[in-house]
Amino acid sequence: KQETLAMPVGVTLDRFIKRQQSAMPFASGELSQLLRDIALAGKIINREINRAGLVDITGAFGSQNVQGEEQQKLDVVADIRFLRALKNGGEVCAIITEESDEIIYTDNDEGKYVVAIDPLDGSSNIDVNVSIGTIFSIYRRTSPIGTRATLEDFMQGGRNQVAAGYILYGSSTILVYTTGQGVNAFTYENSLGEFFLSHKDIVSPENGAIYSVNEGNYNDFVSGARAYIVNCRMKEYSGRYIGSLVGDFHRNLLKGGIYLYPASKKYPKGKLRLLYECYPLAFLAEQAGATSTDGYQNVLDIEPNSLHQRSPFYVGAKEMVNELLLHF
Ligand code: AHM
Ligand code: MG
Repeated sequence: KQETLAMPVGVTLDRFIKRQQSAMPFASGELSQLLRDIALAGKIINREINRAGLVDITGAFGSQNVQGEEQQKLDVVADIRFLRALKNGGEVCAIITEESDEIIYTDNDEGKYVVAIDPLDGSSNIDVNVSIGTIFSIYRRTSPIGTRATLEDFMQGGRNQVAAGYILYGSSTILVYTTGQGVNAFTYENSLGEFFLSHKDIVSPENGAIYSVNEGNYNDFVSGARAYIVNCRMKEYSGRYIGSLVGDFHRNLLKGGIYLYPASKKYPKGKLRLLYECYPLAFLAEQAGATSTDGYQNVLDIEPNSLHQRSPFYVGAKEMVNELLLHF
């Protein structure tokens, strides 16, 4: 059984990161600092999200900003917050986000890392108080330090990620990440303003009985996905679909299940973005003993060719993914 919140409330994310870093003799601490920057931005977004329902009545509390400006949409706010945190941190030389077409340069050409991020995924759920998430993926740059980052820095492929993770803003806020040494999760304690280790060395079940897919699009899906969905129905698996990738992924990671976003008539290449949605979750899945595919190959092995490229995405328990592949 997985260790849950009963873990000693004492190991903060900061301390955990420091311990992990001191176990690696040559680590300079920059990746650790970068992870802390992301956690800090996550705390700020968490605060904004918790207030989101008050946006229409903030005037009544006198909390409108001084210019009386309208609140910006949360996905834009999240984008700004993460960019600011990553720029100020100094470890990152360039960023791509779901919110902008081009590479964003941080003006820290000395930074060793590049980051691909979806600052607020599942944004259609914001207005209705349903879980949303942040997804991130980190690479060590291949271009020389001190020069401007290049497209190639982002085109290294899923296997070269040095760290990846997500923050799920749900009934609790939880940060889950890997640096390639297993997956750990940290639950946010609001009153203390700290993330505490809550799920140590997550091991995802080998098999499961939950399938997560937008079944309304069934008729448009590629035949392999359709055949597998019929198989899930016949086995009377539970259908669970939030429509927030991070939430659906997190549930299945802990409980055992499969998430499917197949290629369809509307999205012939799939809907989800390879660099900041599929790769990071594929890395986490693999580190926790689960796996992923696009129907033909492991998602981590897909060759990247553009910043915002899409991919079909199937991720979850090994046995479920293997069974899915029998239908392709
Ligand atoms: P977004 O990046 O525009 O928010 O879209 C990604 C989201 C995922 O969170 C979710 O799994 C999926 O899109 C839902 O798509 P659909 O509404 O087609 O089922
Ligand atoms: Mg997204």
